[in-house]
Amino acid sequence: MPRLTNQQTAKLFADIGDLLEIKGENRFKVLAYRNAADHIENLSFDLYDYWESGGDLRKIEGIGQAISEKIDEKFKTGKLGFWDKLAAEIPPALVEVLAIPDVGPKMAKAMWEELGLTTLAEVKAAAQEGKLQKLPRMGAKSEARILASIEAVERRETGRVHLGVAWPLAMRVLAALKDLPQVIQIEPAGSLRRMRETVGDLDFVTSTEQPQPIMAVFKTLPEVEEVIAAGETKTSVRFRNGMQADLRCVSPSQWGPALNYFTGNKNHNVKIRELAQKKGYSLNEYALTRTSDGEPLFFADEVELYKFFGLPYIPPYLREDRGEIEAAFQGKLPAGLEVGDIKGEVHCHSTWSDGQHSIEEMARAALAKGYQYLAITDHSQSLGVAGGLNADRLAQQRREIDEVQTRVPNIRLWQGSEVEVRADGTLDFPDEVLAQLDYVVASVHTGLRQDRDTLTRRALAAIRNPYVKQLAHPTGRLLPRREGGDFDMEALIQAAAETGAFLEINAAPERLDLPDTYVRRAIELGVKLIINCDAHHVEDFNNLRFGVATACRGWASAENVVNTRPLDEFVAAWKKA
Ligand code: DGT
Ligand code: CA
Ligand code: CA
Ligand code: ZN
Repeated sequence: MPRLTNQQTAKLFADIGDLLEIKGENRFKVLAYRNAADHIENLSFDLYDYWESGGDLRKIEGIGQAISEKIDEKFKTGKLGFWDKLAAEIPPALVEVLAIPDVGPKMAKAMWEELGLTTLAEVKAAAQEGKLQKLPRMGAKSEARILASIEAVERRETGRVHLGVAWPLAMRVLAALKDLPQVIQIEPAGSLRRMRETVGDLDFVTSTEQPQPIMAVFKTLPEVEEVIAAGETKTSVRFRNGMQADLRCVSPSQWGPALNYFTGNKNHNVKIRELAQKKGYSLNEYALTRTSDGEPLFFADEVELYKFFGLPYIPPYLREDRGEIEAAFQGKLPAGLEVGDIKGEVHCHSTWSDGQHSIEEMARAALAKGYQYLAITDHSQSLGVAGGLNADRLAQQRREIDEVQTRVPNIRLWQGSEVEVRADGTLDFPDEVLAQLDYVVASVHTGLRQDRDTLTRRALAAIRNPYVKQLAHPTGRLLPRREGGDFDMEALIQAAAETGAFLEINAAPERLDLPDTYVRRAIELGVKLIINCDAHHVEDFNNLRFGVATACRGWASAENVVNTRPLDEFVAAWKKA
């Protein structure tokens, strides 16, 4: 019999308590199960050990005759007849529904009996479709609250990290492995290779004739806390930061299909496999095989593989099953852009507000990146926590920027400001002050919990202000957990299209905001996008790759991103309608 941990045993009885409660059982019975669960969870010894060595379960606080018999049955047989009977009456998944704050047993029961909902996912979908509010004692407000609670639970349980965590870790692993003599090819695959904004686990694929020495190094990397699984060709580890990683070794002849398979995403893979089937082949993670005679075809790389299907190479960042295969067939894939296409940035901070470096240091760092222009956009006065500048300080800062410009002549410096959009929708500086600035970025940092109408009105006021050239990090989300504000994004994107205001793709890995899906919509409507690192430190300029990837994932090409333009053309693009 598999041994149960105290936690597993406790959960069993807690779940029984929940189901009995939904069923409408006597309160004391419900409490007895919960009480037993609490005690078991907090035991200072292992319950299974105690039972196995013949200990009397009834001597344990919270456990009486009835529950001790159930523990005995469960430990002995691995099953519990009482649970099976209960689970046949009431869907056990209702336990997760009951775990939503604001949902009591009566509500869970009503959701199940009247709407047929048994899982968190079903309840979420019903809430999104406005079905929950039709239940008795439920209204639009409680429905919205339940939806918010479910989303919070999901976020807590996502177990995902943003690229700022995943990327450097993956690069360290890669650096440790790529020069091993046994490694022929190695790539990070999975969501990291697609540059998805959050990553669940890391996946590496390597081609080699000798997996073992590579696995050995992988397992003993200093970052590794635990080896979860070690097979002939696959090893899984957990790093000290909690992230997991899989390393798969394939033979060089399998490289193309293997890298493609483990890059995903899953739905993209499914579509590619369907193409293979239509041609009379079967595709799996190792090979493309002719169905008629089992003859495998070899592909040196992914380019060859896509070519076999009559497709151009589809870059990993597009492989999300968002129409990329259809577009590829029609020759309509976006051209994408690269880090080197970006010619300057217009959103960064210095020690004048919450940045870590002087204006000169920022200017020199930008110049070292090959930039032609940089706007220093320290925070405005009302953002006290970030040391926002008032009009007097702005005037002083202007003098310093002018001085730095003479010392660093090879990059065009501008004085900008990241101006708060206040809770009432007005900007933090009057027009006279805004008029003196070279470049105005508007941001909604505070009050992100306001309702949709209020929030949207604030952002629209900023977009339409004649001095504002750019709306920064438009949704306000913070990865991996905090959702952005409840803006009407379609309205924002349309307003940007009408006025010519730039929408930012903030490259900070905890933002990547605009998110890729909105990037795509913005491009459809002809919005001018701009990618900025929002650097608070010279190192932050290295985040540009994340912003560029987000643009690419949103099907952008260089022409959609205004700061791919050289200085004069960029300035010409400033004009608003
Ligand atoms: P993650 O780790 O949640 O951020 O997302 P991925 O995309 O890295 O997913 P992961 O690590 O579960 O698997 C890596 C890749 O392997 C995935 O993108 C596609 C492929 N893959 C995994 N499971 C399946 C599957 O059941 N079917 C197919 N066709 N491909 C799969
Ligand atoms: Ca993964
Ligand atoms: Ca994986
Ligand atoms: Zn900023």
